[in-house]
Amino acid sequence: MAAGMESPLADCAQGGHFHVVTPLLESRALSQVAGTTVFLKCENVRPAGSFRIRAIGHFCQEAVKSGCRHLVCSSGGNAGIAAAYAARKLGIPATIVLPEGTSPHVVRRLQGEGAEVQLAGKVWDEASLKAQELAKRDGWVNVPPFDHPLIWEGHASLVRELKAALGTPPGALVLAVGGGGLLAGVAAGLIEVGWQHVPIITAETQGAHCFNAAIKAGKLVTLPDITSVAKSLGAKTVARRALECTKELEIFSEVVDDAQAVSAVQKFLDDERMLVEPACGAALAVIYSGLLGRLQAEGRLNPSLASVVVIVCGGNNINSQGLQALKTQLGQS
Ligand code: PLV
Repeated sequence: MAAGMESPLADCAQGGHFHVVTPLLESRALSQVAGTTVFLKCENVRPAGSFRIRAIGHFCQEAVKSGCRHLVCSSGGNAGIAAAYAARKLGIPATIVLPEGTSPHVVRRLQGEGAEVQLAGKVWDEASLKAQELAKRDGWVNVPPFDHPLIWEGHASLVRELKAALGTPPGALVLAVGGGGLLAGVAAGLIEVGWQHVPIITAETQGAHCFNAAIKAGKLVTLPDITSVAKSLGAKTVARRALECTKELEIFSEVVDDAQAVSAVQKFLDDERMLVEPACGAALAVIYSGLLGRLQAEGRLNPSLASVVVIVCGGNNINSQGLQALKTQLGQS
């Protein structure tokens, strides 16, 4: 690199920003399954291992500018790792609150980022209450993982990158929904770049399907429990903004079961040599389990799509041992 030029990572290391443009790769294997060109927006290769840092880095920088001295974040894993990473780069402490039962390797990863870890409640919603309580302390700021305009603004950068890389709009976008922050940000990005006509296919797992339940009910629904293995999709209630997006864009909400999500994780590992967590497997299952083809066959989606972009949201809630354990649990080994 020429003298005087800073790489994005060097800038990030100085607490400047957290932005890394992620690769957009054509997947031959997924294209063959889908019968159309499939591009992978590889959010798994960002710092902190998921799309999350796009928004959380942005939020934390703004918080520090406004006087925050301690970040607190409740998380299914990835938002917490992003907040801990941002806190370390910004030079302030972080406390991350996760549901009990979070994988020990996620806890270790957070501790490796220098964060204090607290385990509270069975699911994210309960961890979130604990985080809100902690954030009442002087100088502490709660980082909301999905339900905040700054978070959506941060995620919208993903669509600007897609526009720069593709030029012309894809035929459809596929993404996973937990609390709906990724969806709300991508929707904002599509509207911003004039691509609001691009249909979005959302994927959730059964047992973490609060967005699908809300669409069916026509109002926000709180699931009684999170029973899916895709813990980072495990918000019991989707953000109101995510539901509003269904009035502004064409959104097809799909629900896969855990077995389809985990089987997609395994296939993706074999096809593309990338290990992602079940939350991301849910989005990949839209292609691998033929849901895209079904939407086309039903005439709901154009049968000759120019291309499909799958947001490979990534995820830290997996390792080789964890994948094996999930397969055993779901009778796939
Ligand atoms: N995960 C959040 C919320 O968990 C978290 O704390 O990390 N894919 C991955 C890999 C994710 O980590 C998440 C969210 C999603 C998809 C869904 O994004 P959302 O919540 O913005 O719809 C409870």
